[in-house]
Amino acid sequence: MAVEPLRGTEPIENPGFSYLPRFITEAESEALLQYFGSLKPLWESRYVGDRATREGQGSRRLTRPVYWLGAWQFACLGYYSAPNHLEEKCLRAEPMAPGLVSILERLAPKLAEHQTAEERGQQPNTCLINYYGSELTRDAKGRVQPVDLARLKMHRDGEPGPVVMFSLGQPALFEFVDGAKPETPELSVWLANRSVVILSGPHYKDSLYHRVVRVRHGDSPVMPTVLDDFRLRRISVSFRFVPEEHIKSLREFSADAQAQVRGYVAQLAASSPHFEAELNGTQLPTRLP
Ligand SMILES: O=C(O)CCC(=O)C(=O)O
Repeated sequence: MAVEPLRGTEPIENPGFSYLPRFITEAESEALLQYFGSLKPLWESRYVGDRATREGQGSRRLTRPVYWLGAWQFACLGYYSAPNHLEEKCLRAEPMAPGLVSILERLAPKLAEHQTAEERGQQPNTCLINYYGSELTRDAKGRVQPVDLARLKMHRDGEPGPVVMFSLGQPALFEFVDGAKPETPELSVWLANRSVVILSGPHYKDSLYHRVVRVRHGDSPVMPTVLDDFRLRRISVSFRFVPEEHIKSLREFSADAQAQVRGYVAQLAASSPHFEAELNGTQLPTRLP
């Protein structure tokens, strides 16, 4: 039987799932929205170039623009997933912004409750910033037609240890489902503006899948404009831990992996000195010294 979604106004504590409403302060939210608005997220595709043709997949764009800090996991290379998918998944990215680090520091005691003794030393060192909203397409008469793309299909996160997430903007319907019966969520909750989620352990993290079914419409808080033709109404940030030895520079990737992500790195380089350096680090010298 389908469960009624929880309203997301009260804390929730289950073994392996914590929900903390109003954890992010108004002041933090304001500063973070400004920061997230200054980034240029990417519309990534799961398959690029030759691989799209080879696998007959077309390009299959993600349902939302994304930005990663710490390490970038490109959808076209497949995501990091222990124990089998560890290499050539994580490209070194810009460091985590101080505003994000201080939120993680405040969350440390709660995070420790979710960590096994072995995981205690593993602090989240990367994060995925998801931008949810509507694409602004135009009809034949040039009138704007928003297409609502604000959702994320069911998946599990493959990095070791707990995942910490927070939400800014309009509430999102977040669900945990058993992959064999996704039509009846086990837990369903509206994630409110400024709330935090932590998921961990064999049930919520490793066995169930999670997804974002939809995002409400509304105009408070005011969200920044991040891309042309995109109306943003929610941002989520999910922090993960990736062992340092699996985070590599572009020049350490194989030629095939470099070829797949080079176009994205070039897009990022246009507004990021970090990715500009990554790109330059792989260039062959044009002249012998
Ligand atoms: O947007 C959300 O709240 C969920 C994000 C998520 O599932 C993820 O980043 O893996």
